[in-house]
Amino acid sequence: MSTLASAIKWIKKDRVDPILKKARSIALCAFVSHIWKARNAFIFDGTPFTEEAIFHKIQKHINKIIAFLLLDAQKTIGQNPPPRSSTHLTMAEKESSPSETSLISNKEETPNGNTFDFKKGVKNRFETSPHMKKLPPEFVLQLERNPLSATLAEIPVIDLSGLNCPSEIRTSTVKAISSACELWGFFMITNHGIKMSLIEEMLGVAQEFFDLNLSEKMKYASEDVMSPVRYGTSLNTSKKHNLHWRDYFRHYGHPFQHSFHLWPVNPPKYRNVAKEYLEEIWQLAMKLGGAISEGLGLENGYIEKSMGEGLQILAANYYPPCPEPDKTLGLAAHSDHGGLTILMQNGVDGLQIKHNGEWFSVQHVPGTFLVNIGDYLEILSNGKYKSVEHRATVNAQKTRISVAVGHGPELKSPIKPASPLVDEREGIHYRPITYQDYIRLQQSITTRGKNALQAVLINK
Ligand SMILES: O=C(O)CCC(=O)C(=O)O
Repeated sequence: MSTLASAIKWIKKDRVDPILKKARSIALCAFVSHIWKARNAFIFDGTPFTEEAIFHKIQKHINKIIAFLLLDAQKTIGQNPPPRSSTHLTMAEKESSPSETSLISNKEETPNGNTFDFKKGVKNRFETSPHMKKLPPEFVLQLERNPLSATLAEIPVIDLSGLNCPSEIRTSTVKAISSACELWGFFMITNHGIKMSLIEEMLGVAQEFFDLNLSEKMKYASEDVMSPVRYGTSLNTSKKHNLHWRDYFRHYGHPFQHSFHLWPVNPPKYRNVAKEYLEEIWQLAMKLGGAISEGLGLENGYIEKSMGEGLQILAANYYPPCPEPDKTLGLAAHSDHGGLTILMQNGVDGLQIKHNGEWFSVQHVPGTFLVNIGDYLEILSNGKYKSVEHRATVNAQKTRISVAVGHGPELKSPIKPASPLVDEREGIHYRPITYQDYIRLQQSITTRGKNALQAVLINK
């Protein structure tokens, strides 16, 4: 069948979803009119110029176009884009991350006919069926290989006290941060200045929050992914997706006046401990931001200024012991939408990062923080630094708790490459978008990975 005929057949296939249909038509028009350019590109990179290759390229770009149409629809109708069911998943979406994308809806009836309410979370499930031997089928993911077999990453460890030292040591610490950002997008920090007692208190109140009874926690449940306070389970999306073995609690931090009054009143110590912790983490993030600006050759304080008032988001994750942990994940592969994420955990490992296309496990040293680059910094650095895809595995013996704190610009800020980093010859690599739209875009794509970033990437 010719390329055109197969493309038309493909467009017609989705009669029920006008957005998808429109996206496919636009993709087809764009590719037909740019066919000559595409042909040159194929010749250039050595790929044979076959009809199949063109059709595949059309499908590959569909995610981008759909993402923009979703944003567009959202702006026009002033609400969340209409939900798409698993049958509306495009080929490109299915192909983009085959290991973790075959959707199982959040239906409340399991394949063996039992019903359960997944919204009660995995902690509740584990506690009500402590002798569970098999992983409920709703949680079984199509993983390419056993996630628990990944090798250990030898990630850079940086002594942050160097940033307070006289110029030579400071310069070498800045260089170490800059090269860790460039080579790994991920590093561990020691001597960061945050007291171990505060870290332990934060872990303690997070644990106490998850230990509350379900009805208390459900007061914070929300379908809105932008809600300033949100309790939930599996992934942070209101879209249907395969279930992951995690409960979570998220809320905004700095600037505190917008959300502090919404944080949990139980456990009673929660608000004060979390505020103190988040204030300290904010200072730490700004210190790292200063060093990163310097490493990028930007003027002093460039990153901090670009963030305006800024936005901090805390995500506390609870991964109870899991039967058959090799068949599922706690959290799917994703990159963070913010600039810098600072993560700590309760001494139980489970974080994995993707490096040079391979998954590596991260061994966390208690008292240190793990820092990773998110999409905002990838965009701001015009691609010099890359955000890191990461995911969480689970284990059969122990409960894992992690507390990740993300730092990004204020919601209305446009996110775009820093002009001093835009090379005249190459130009900008990412389309400008507001941070708020970017977050919504990311949460509307259930096939996470780095798909949201792909949608704003300008292919040269
Ligand atoms: O639990 C972890 O180690 C990862 C947490 C994370 O990536 C997140 O909360 O976005």
